[in-house]
Amino acid sequence: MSYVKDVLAQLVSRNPGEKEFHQAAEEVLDSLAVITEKNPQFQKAGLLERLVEPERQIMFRVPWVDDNGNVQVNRGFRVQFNNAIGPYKGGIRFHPSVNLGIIKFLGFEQIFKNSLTGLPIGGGKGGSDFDPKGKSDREVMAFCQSFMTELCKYIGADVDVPAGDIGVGGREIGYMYGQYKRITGLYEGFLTGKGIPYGGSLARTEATGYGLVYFVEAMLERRGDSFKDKTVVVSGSGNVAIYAIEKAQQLGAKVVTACDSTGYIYDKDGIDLAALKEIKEVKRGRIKEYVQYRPNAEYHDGVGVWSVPCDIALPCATQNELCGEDAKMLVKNGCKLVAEGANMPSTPEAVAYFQENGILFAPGKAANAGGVATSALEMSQNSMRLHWTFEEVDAKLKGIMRNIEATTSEVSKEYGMENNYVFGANAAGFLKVANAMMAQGIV
Ligand code: NDP
Ligand code: 2IT
Repeated sequence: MSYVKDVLAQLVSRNPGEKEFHQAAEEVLDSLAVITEKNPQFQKAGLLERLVEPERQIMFRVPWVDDNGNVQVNRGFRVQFNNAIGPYKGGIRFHPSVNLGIIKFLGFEQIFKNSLTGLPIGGGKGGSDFDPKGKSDREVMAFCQSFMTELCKYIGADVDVPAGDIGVGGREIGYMYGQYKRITGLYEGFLTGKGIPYGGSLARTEATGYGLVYFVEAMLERRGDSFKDKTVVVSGSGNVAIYAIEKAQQLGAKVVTACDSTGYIYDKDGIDLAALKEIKEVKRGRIKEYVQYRPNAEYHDGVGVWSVPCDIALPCATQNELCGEDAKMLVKNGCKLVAEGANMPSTPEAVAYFQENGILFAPGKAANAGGVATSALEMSQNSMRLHWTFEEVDAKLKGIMRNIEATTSEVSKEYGMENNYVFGANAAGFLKVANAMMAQGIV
């Protein structure tokens, strides 16, 4: 059996039931076979075996009291996957579906994504099966304080720096920041995505969505094309989706959809972003309310956003939200480019279908790296104890995304796989981490 297949087989048998982790690892390791064959020193050093085993996995009880006086118990996670090139870095997800396998898939992806940014950050991820939906602010605060009371023992500005992800935005980061500061007495940059008055970076809120669109803009430019007059389908209506829509519109595209876990909207005239922000960022409401603002738009219950014809599709909701059948529908309806704002939103069948049918496909670990890259810029500003302007941060973000697009393109070309951004991202992300691990000995 080949080295890669052998490591994968071991991984599946040692981590039973962690299907998202298996999926993410398989996608990366499949790309690495050509590299490990050319570099036998990696196998000798047990490099892949070490890479797929998190350095540390922390699981803990999170007790809190709800508004009715009842005790609730959730489970907290932090997986510190790899710190070969910098402190562990990656978001925290609050969603009822969270389990160890999901946090491990996200933490594993984060290693390569963070490497691609060119900044000194390792890979980690955390979260809880807590569901913030429908909870009062006091309940969210009580949960965040309890979660951080345990997590604070394991993180720090030079150790591990969490941030937001699904279900964790400015409100949750604020409550967690306050609790860590109270317990440790430290005023330091141990979280990113902070509010602007207490050490947050301008443009971090916008960074993942904007970065995604900057990445696609670079892909299009390389082929003599642009966003102008393109019809774009976006899924999700959270942080990533909203700012992807905003930037795509600024570049002249017409974005016609958004969704949440209940249904999707189709607005043939282009999404009214002010209405969407009001519903989602201010009222924390449901997407179906959109038709109250725009009576000509359509609301549909359930999934179906990928049935809307488009030139470009940007999945920005969650893992495995775009399956093989969806991919077929997109291609049939004329879609030419798919770029992932979410982490692993396309199933392996969907990715294979895109690649077989000549669709340009950008994987999340490259295309959505703008969020974590700007988090690293927030860490820099915190260390320097100063603030850059919005324009400065945005310009750096754009430079980083263009650089990732160029690097992933070049690496795929170098290995005879031109236009294969999946291979380019996995190979380029891996090589930096692998070389650092080789230099640091068997640790
Ligand atoms: P948010 O919590 O802000 O928004 C998530 C959105 O996705 C919501 O609209 C949510 O709808 C929808 N959604 C979640 N689960 C499902 C589902 N099962 N079916 C349909 N819709 C669903 O999260 P973010 O925007 O921050 O994150 C979105 C994706 O982007 C995730 O994959 C995340 O890991 C990734 N990402 C985020 C980064 C960031 O900086 N925030 C950086 C890089 C990647 P509902 O409200 O109904 O749950
Ligand atoms: O998936 C991701 O890259 C994030 N949720 C952002 C992580 C971060 O540390 O900003």
